[in-house]
Amino acid sequence: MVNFLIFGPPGSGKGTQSVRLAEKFNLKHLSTGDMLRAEIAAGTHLGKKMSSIMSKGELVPDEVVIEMIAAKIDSTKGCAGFLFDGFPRTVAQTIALEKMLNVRNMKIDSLLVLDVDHDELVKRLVIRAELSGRPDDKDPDVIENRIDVYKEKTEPIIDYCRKKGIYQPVDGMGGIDDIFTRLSDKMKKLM
Ligand code: B4P
Repeated sequence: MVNFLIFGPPGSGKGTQSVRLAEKFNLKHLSTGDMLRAEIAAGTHLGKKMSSIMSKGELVPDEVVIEMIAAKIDSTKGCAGFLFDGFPRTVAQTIALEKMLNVRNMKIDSLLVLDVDHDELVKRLVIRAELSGRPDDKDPDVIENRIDVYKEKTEPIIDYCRKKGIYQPVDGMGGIDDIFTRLSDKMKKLM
């Protein structure tokens, strides 16, 4: 099993690229954002609790997403590995994921970080807001808060992974197909 983390600020293209990469490399795509939005759409108790946190652009508690991911890892079979999208988002989540994988004889093989300019991130999320109706895309202040939360709580994961020798920066500017090729080329070398 080969396990990748696709990483970057909100709007960097994580979700967009993950769907295509998972299909190409037979990886199980696990997006905590998608899982949380499914809870909200289903009107579950958890979804109701998480909805207000997400609509402000804040992170949901670590234990909520860690539990979700552990359950998905155990129920997945027949893939070449996992592609974690939007998880981990804190160093604590990263350490929890390492432990989860280690006890199952796996590890994090690579952190693929999409580098995208601030103005381009905002532009993409504003465009998506028109189609998605996502409350966290609609309000410019919430978009800025999500970018600030990324810098404060999520970006430190890069240093953590750099020390482990698994950090792989990828230029996330330009067309979706070009970025897909850049990511695929890096991943091929690790498969
Ligand atoms: P996510 O669902 O992970 O959302 P995101 O950061 O906005 O990125 P996403 O993957 O959806 O967008 P993408 O960049 O592909 O998280 C949402 C919220 O859930 C978080 O704020 C948090 O509250 C909560 N959450 C999730 N995981 C959590 C965790 N582990 N811990 C705590 N809380 C958690 O794409 C954006 C747009 O850009 C799309 O419309 C796309 O079409 C477009 N785009 C992509 N690439 C492009 C390109 N090259 N050119 C032009 N447009 C492009």
